[in-house]
Amino acid sequence: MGNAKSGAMSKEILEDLKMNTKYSENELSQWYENFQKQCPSGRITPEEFEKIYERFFPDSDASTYAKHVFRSFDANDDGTLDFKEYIIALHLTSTGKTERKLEWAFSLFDVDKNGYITKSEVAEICQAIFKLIPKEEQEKLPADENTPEKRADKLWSHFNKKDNERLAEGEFVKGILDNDSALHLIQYEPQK
Ligand SMILES: [Ca+2]
Ligand SMILES: [Ca+2]
Repeated sequence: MGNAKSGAMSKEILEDLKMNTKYSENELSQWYENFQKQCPSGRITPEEFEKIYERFFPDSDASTYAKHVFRSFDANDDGTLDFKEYIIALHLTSTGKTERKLEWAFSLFDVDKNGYITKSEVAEICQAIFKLIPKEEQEKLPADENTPEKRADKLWSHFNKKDNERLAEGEFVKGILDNDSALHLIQYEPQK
């Protein structure tokens, strides 16, 4: 693993992360220490990432969703997550502001990374999100949300787009910020 450094994290990365997240220097050093322990190579592979997700979703199939999340976090497209990508990811999904979070959700749905979401990309991610929902919860969903196809239709209609049109990031973010009735369709939070 060529430039994976052991020991302390570089000043450059530390400054960058302090600026781009709300974590303090102390917290970042702590995270870094843990990261190094759990991941001595300094890189998280897609397989390791899937295992982390499986632990969070023991009653459902998280592997497809984890693959998509991994893709959206792998900012430099090298097939692994380094410490910086990992921390930004953690920040976005746990404490990020709504608008940043929605920008991330957009990148999750933009499967081919071309800057637009199509209806088939929405269908693909809705499929992955649906698999996160445990069976007994799936059965209790409202009639217009109880299959991945219905959820994709409902989410797509939220943005008033024709089936062959596409959705830009700004339209996506504004569409949810202005009316969050579709927010639950772009994510799944496990019930405690
Ligand atoms: Ca990467
Ligand atoms: Ca796309």
